[in-house]
Amino acid sequence: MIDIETDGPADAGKTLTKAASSSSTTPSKSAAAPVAAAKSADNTVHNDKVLTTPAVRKIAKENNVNLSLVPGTGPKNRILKEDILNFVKDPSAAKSAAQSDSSSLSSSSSSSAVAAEDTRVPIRGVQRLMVKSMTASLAVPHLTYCEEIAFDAMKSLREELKHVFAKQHDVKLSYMPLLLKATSLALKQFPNLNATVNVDCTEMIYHANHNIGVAMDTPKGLIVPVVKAIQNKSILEIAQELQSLQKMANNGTLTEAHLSGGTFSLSNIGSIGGTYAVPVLVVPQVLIGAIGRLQVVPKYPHIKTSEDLSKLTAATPVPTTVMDVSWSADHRVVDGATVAKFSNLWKMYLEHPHLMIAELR
Ligand code: CO6
Repeated sequence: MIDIETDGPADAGKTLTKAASSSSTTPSKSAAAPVAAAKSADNTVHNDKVLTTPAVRKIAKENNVNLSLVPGTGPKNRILKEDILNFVKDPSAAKSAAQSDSSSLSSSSSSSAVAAEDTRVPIRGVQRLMVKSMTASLAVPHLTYCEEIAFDAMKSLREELKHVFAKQHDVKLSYMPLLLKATSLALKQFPNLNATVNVDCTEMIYHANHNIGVAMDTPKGLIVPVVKAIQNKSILEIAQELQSLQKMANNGTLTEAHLSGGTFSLSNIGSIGGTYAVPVLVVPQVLIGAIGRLQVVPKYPHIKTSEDLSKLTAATPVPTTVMDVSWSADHRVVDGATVAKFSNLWKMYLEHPHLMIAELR
């Protein structure tokens, strides 16, 4: 399902530089043709602002000269053979000569402005994959629904289990395995949300396995490995699998099999920061959740919204740990009420972990 493209031509990965004074090009242009240059009828090569001929380019290469640093004195600032030779003799003299020759250059051009350089990099590998998947996602009308979860009970449960997992199983227990298990339990009652939809949106598949993709921030970028068949796994097994996927993601050894087969996705951006985030679907899946950073806020747990606000003046706020979640759904096939009901159930499991434990196998 997830299609990783191979890298482009061998030279596509090279970092190209150009003078800061030149106007920037669009990312897509630089990604699509990082080293390609358009040739005009007079055999002049236009490589953005570097205007010259192949013969001069060859001389520059033989002398190890970066063309983008050479001021051109020909028509339209074209770089001539003499410009290269002057630059090789004395780079700073060549620059000032070119500046005085050119009436179009303003007197305010400073040497520091010329020295600064932009960097042009091709988009490939994991980033290229993100271009593909996010572009596909844009074609789907999304709805987003947000909720706040009181998280103190789950936080305490995790604190207790964390030590047991570490000591007895050498496994780090973060919040993620608990969130994944709660998701799977809620999905049991909402099979239409553990689903994928075909391209022309005429058919859905309700998947038997809860294969939940977990967004991971890796040295190479965003990757979404999949924890498979969560409905059959214990919290310990989920934690073990997550830990091993995280290791592989960080050392770049995940394979296509680890990245494919997802039926649902969860992104914990809160481990990095941010209170709220609007997630974008991993098509053809129909629901994704984004979790924000845990925070402690004052709450009035015993005051009902229907009660008289005057009661608030006498009430004492209680410090409460909360976690925000945002769900984005494919609005062609999922309505807001369904997402709200699913979210209520998920919230119930997380706010009352004993109800979750009651359903564990
Ligand atoms: N709040 C506060 N603290 C947190 C949270 C939240 N939500 N989640 C984790 N943590 C803590 C966690 O408890 C660890 O603390 P210690 O227990 O004290 O060690 C610490 O943060 C580090 O957790 P870790 O990252 O090791 O483990 P976790 O299982 O929670 O997360 C991961 C694993 C792979 C999800 C995570 O490492 C990661 O890569 N997160 C970023 C995912 C990402 O890039 N998402 C963005 C996708 S694009 O969603 C998107 C909508 C847009 C923004």
